Amino acid sequence: MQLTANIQNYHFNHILLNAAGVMCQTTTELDTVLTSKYTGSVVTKSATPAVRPGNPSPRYYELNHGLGTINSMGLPNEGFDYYMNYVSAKKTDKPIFFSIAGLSKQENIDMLHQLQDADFDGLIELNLSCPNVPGKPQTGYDFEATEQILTEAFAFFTKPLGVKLPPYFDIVHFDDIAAVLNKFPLAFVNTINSIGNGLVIDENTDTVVIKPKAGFGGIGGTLVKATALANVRALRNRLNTTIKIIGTGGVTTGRDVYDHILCGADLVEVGSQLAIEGINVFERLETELTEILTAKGYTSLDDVRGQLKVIS
Ligand code: RRO
Repeated sequence: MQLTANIQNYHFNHILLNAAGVMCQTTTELDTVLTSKYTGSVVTKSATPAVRPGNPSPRYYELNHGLGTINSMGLPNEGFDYYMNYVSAKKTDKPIFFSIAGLSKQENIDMLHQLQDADFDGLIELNLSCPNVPGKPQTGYDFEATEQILTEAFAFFTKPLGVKLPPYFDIVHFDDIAAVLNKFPLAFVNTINSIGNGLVIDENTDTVVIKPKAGFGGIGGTLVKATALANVRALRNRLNTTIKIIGTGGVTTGRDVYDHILCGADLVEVGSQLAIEGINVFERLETELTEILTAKGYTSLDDVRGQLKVIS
């Protein structure tokens, strides 16, 4: 079974990897994902220029009945240099994604300058959609600010760059963000980040389940699948074909991976379910996906990618 994908001249022998933020903060975690036989890559925890402890705990919670997760981690990370040291020293055949999430446009531009000048030969993901830093809105919801940072970035940046987007909920917003993104030679877009600022309540105590922002946090897992698929599909239908799509959100079964591919995803990332189930999730998902493809008589994901049918 051919379960591969390409982004520009980067080849992925498997289509699954972690979603940024899950199992990717430390070198041990990064190695766990990278060395799995069932991953095509790893993405690093979004880096800021300096180390950040993140928000106070509790800041992550798993909902009952497998519905998903809520988090307000607040961008805890080991700092840009830590991840740069990791990717520079790493000997691997798998292309690596280096994720950055500066707290200002200038921080992002400064980190992109360092990546441009560094020995790193993987892909770069600019996270424009962290919902959890108090007082900092998600740049991906500000179309002018998104265009501005990409304009400044592509004035000097020549490495393969993609953006991590927040979920959009209105057709006009799909149109507007696609029109902005199509102005730039992006390698990929990754959709979606968690659905920002959800609220989960503990039934026993009538209390919110996480401490930061009075309980408001990013929702992931089963609850977000329909929104994730809509974003993959809507952007695949609007973006230049040179811009590849990483589908993220709501992946707990091989069927969920298959659905992302049907909507047009090239790679598929696993966030909440990786946090819940651990590294063996990748073997299970790939096995389940292969069973579905085999049952349908397909030998390659190319038979499926973007082939979602509509009712005429
Ligand atoms: O660290 C976080 O709180 C976080 C980030 Br940077 C992100 O992009 N998405 C998310 O759900 N949490």
